[in-house]
Amino acid sequence: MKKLILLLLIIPLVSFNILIAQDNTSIKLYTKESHMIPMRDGIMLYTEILKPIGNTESFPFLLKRTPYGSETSYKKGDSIKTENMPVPKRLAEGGYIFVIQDIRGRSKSEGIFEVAKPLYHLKDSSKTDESTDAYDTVDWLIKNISNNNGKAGIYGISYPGLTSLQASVDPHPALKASSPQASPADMFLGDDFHHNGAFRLSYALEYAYLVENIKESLSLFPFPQYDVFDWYLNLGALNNVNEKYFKGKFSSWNDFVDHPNYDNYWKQQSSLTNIHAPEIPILHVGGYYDSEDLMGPQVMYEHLEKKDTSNKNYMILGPWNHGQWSFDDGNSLGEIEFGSNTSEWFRDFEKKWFDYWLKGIGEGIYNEVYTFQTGSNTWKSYDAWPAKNATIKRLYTHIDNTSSFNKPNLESGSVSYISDPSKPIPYRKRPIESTFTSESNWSSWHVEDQRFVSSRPDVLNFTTETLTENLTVTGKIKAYINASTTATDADFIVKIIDVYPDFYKEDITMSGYQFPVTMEVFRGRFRKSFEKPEPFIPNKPEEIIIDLHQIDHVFLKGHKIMIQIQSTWFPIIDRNPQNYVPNIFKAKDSDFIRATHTIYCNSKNSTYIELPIVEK
Ligand code: PG9
Repeated sequence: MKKLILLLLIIPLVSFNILIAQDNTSIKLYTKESHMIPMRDGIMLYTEILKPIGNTESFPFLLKRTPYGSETSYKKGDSIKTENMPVPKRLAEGGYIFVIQDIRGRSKSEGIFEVAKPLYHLKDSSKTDESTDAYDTVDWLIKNISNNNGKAGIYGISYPGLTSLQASVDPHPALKASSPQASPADMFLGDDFHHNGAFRLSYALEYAYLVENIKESLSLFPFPQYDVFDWYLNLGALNNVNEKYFKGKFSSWNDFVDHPNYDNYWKQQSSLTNIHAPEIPILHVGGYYDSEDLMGPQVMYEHLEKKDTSNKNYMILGPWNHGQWSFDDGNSLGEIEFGSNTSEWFRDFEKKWFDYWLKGIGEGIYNEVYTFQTGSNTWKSYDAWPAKNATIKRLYTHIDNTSSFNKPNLESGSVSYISDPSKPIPYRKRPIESTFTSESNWSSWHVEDQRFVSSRPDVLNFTTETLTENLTVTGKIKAYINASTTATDADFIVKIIDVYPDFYKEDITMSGYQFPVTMEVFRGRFRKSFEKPEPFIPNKPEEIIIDLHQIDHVFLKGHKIMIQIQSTWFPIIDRNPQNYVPNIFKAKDSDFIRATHTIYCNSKNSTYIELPIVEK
């Protein structure tokens, strides 16, 4: 620990290895109790408590609040070995009182469930929400559970990440730290249900069914086939979902239909609207390849940082899918290797972080942000994020399908393609298994080799020369797309791809691999405003700015950088009819038309990517 702190103080920007915390406690056994905990409005929440056995010491609470079922298979009074605990093992070995709770309206808890419920109490103090329920839970725990040290922390991945973030607003005085991991921030702008206004069809449909079909358990949508690509295509226009399958029974789906634009429904549940400053220490955790909540941790860190006057806001970004830091060693994802146990690194850090805030172990000196730098495969730490020493450079597209840091000098020039909603581009290699089945490739499609689409006529590729030096890109990436369409609406998907050498000697099977280091979609109608969409005027070029998120990646010497642009990404994104209609959820099948989209690559109208480049 001391060594690490020294390193952080002396060298502000270094790669390093973290040391295991100096905590010699080793708890071997836990036991379980369960309680119905009363909330301020009388609703009771089912809660399991796992306590260390045979120890007279006091321990802090560590809470997880979930819609996915808190009940463990253990019986009351069972002795549970630490290695079998359904919680972070490192923390369990050190000794915590773990509290896992069903949130309101789910599983064994009473009340009504609302997906991504807003923080209602902020406007009306008589109302309850995940912040007030966390408060009431901590209050009850401190007063009723023996051997507690008077402190509590909260953590969780994804939905439990969101409940951790929300618990940090008007927190109970005993709540001392929160780690929202893969927590969504805004469901219209960039997390689970929409990205830049484009609807995440397959995910949203399957998620609504997963959590709203049966209160007591999770339900997989009963697809009649293994590869669901054709099922979604044959579904046709989105109004068929309620007509043929949901019959108006799923309130989250009905809300998608009723709120096609960024209106108050979305804003009132957005953490960007509700949460402005960290009231307790917060550790945001995110994965670059998270196919559910990639944006949330990045934008929440940035948002809270603006008002972080007492240094309570921290972030870790790693090469992970949705929650991978918690369940495997993080040595690789799909075909991409990271050269070390990145998830183990995180779990050591997580223990140290909670041990400091909840037990007072260690010195509690952390840097602002830790990232795993892909390409060089090293951990980095930053005292400010995005890194201050990066210079923004523009990587331009050219009409000959190249890209370079030189602005095009021709005054005209563009490249066109036909986008046909009846022949959409698969977002990942087929078969596309349903999202939540155990055999699904959902967990690794973000790093999939893009050669499976790059030769399609409706996909544009702009590739650099082979790099003669390493190129380090650290921070926020943005795409500036100058485009027109022959129709009145269009989606644009942009990918930044690391193209491996034609002969990659280190691993010959990776030769030519097209590794998408970041990618994103934008629904064109929202180019000027997410609140007030506007049709395109046919053939009139317009600029569309796309946030491509944050990375820390070294494009190695011998590799190339490719910018890829396309207009369908199915069925993760619903098909844009391309004929502008006010509400795509109510479009008719006849509204879906072929259109020619044009990308401008000239000196007047250029298309480029902004890359934050760190020189050696
Ligand atoms: N990504 C899921 C989710 C989080 C928050 C709201 C709705 C869905 C999850 O994995 O929990």
